Amino acid sequence: MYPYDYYLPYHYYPGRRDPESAYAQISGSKLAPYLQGYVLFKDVPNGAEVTVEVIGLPKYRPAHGDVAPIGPHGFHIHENGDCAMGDETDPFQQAGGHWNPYNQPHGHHPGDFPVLFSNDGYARMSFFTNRFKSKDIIGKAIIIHQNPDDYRSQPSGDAGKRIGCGVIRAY
Ligand SMILES: [Cu+2]
Repeated sequence: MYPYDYYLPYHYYPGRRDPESAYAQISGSKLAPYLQGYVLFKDVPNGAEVTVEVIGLPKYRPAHGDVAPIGPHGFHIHENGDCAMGDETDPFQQAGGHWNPYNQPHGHHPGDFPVLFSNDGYARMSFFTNRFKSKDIIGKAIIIHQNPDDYRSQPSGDAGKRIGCGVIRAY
């Protein structure tokens, strides 16, 4: 591995081979201060295997009236690899909107993932996607949301505030 991977995006190094895996360290916003974990992307034939493991998800709260439930949690790739907290009441806005390179509706963005199910704060899952390879997502961000994704509302599934963020790096 090139020793400066963590200081500059990989494409700054001409002639470097494309990475075959990628990794994001997740940390929580003020809305989920104990949230931490990782997402690992591993290229496999025809796509990538995505594995996520986090602890510290907030306690489940059922929907009431027009207020969305807390959990299961919307889980996506967003455009910008910037996890600055910003406004603590509406964190991680620097990560931008959903990564949407093919101008698709929400529900069919390459980084629209299954929701994360919390088990008393712990979640783990793995799934296959054919929508990208690791090299395509370096420098973007993983976002975990407070509320579920409805896979229908535009542009981001009405998944509410951002409770976790991680920059995706070559690995
Ligand atoms: Cu999102």
